[in-house]
Amino acid sequence: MLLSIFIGSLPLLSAAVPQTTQQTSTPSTGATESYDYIVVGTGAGGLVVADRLSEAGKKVLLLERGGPSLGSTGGMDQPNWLNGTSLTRFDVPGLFQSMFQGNDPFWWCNDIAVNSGCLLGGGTAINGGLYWYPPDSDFAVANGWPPSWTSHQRYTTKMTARLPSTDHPSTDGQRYMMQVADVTAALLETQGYTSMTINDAPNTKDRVYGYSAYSFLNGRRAGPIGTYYHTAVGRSNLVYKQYTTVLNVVRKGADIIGVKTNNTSLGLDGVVPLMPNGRVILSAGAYGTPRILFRSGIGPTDMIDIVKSDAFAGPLLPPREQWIDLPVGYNVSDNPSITLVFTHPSVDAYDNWRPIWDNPRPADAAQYVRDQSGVFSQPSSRLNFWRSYKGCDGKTRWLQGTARPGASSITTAYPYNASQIMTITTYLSTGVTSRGRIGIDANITALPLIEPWFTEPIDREIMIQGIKDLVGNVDQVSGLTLITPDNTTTIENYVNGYAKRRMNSNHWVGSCAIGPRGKGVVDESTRVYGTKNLFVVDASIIPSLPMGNPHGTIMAMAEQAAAKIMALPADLVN
Ligand code: 6FA
Repeated sequence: MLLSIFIGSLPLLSAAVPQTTQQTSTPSTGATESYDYIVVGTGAGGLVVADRLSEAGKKVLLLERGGPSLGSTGGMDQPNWLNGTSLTRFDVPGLFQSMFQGNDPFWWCNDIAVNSGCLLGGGTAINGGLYWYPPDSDFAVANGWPPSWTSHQRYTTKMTARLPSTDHPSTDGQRYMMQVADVTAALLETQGYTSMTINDAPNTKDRVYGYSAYSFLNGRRAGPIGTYYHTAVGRSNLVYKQYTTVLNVVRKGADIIGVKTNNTSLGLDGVVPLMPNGRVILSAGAYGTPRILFRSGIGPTDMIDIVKSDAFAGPLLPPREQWIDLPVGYNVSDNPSITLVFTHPSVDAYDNWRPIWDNPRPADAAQYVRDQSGVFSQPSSRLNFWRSYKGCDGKTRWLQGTARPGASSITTAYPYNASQIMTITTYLSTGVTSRGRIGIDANITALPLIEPWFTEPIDREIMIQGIKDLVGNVDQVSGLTLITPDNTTTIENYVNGYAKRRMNSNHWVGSCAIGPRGKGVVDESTRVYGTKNLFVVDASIIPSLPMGNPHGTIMAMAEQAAAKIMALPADLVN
């Protein structure tokens, strides 16, 4: 019997997700304010940089195309069982899997063809919250960073001071449903792994495992929204406007003089001007930032030509002789990920988190509402591990694993007990040499043009080796059974037959990579080549994959970028 079951799968989005995000178009007041800095986007990069700029006394406009997320920011999306509280889908870690459920997923960008958060916090409002302090390799020259970036620790420490990680987010200090962690640890112990608190020693990543660590505070999602955002909007010199989409930057050659938005309350035709010597910082994410650049006449000609053909966006482009040819959208990477499904009699699959929105287990829901403790204080992940592999090309690549109860996709010839399933997702991280390209289509939807997974055969070989090692001695753990793949499928065939788009980890980096002139899109101060005062601070400038799930590395990067940008002379020239 061949069973193929898809449970609450995590699909790639088509561009057809219903749009409920309010698009403001209010009449112009005529009172146009100008700013020292306009920051576009409130994700892991934008919130950190906006907070640090406003802390330094700069007059900042922070723009976000979506609406609120956490209850503390005005968010109101909650299931019935949270009525009477200020907690939302985005606050409650245990509701993470509900991001992939629901009929009206307003939190996803409707014009980006992969999962991408379009609300306050961007990806950090809807992600799994896994939060890793960056190891030195995340900012190493070997990973594409300029030498001036390698001393990252000062900035990483600034981040961890604002937002320490936790591997026991429940407010009572207890860990819940840890059978998956115990079983996975037993498997890894047979392979020489050692146990540690991962963020205590970020550079130690070879054959180590530890409890999953999160950017949560007090049993709730926090990340940069629960920290940097609140201090930023508390300052009178920062103005925050939500439901405001930036269409393009307004250029006079190399000089950026403002941004064009859909919000006409901010200025004539929605244009917001910069003050003299002002700067724009794009933090619209690995897909959002390239699109704004294309619409501003910056990037490869084939992408700008698509904009040129658009009836609305085309006339907003600068004249062709002012287009700036840069490799925007190239050099993209994302962790290739492959899931393995197991069963173990000790595991509680928690119904693969399906009933959590409408019909949660009453005791768990009540406990969380009472004091933000218990099962709902944590998303599905329970344990993480890393191991390094030296490839035949002499390069070292790291394999990361994440273990959780439940499974999204099971293909097996074995009979199995669905209440005992668990998943280990294996990702290839630092050292991946495969690259793809992202761009836009005729609707100006952002999408992968070349998928970045396993474009280099060596990445696939290392993944196969890593999975073989991981499952090689499953039979040494009493009761543990690998059901996907089963014994009718070799690991080679499983990996080789794995649908490319299922490998998406949503960890996109590199589309506006930092690098030398002629190779990178931004210079070592994060300024876009060929412009006087346009900067990028988000995942897109990261030249190659970090060691772990990336939002910690992006926030530490933004701390350093803010310092570098503010250290530049006031009157920049191109
Ligand atoms: N990263 C982690 O570290 N740990 C995780 O557990 C994790 N899980 C996930 C995950 O489960 C999913 C489903 C996704 C989609 C991502 C995950 N990530 C995880 C990745 C992580 O969230 C991202 O790498 C990170 O948030 C990227 O930060 P950036 O600052 O580069 O960009 P964002 O996408 O977060 O934010 C961009 C913002 O700009 C959004 O708020 C967007 O609405 C806004 N924006 C875009 N275009 C705009 C425009 N034209 N005008 C105004 N605003 C715009």
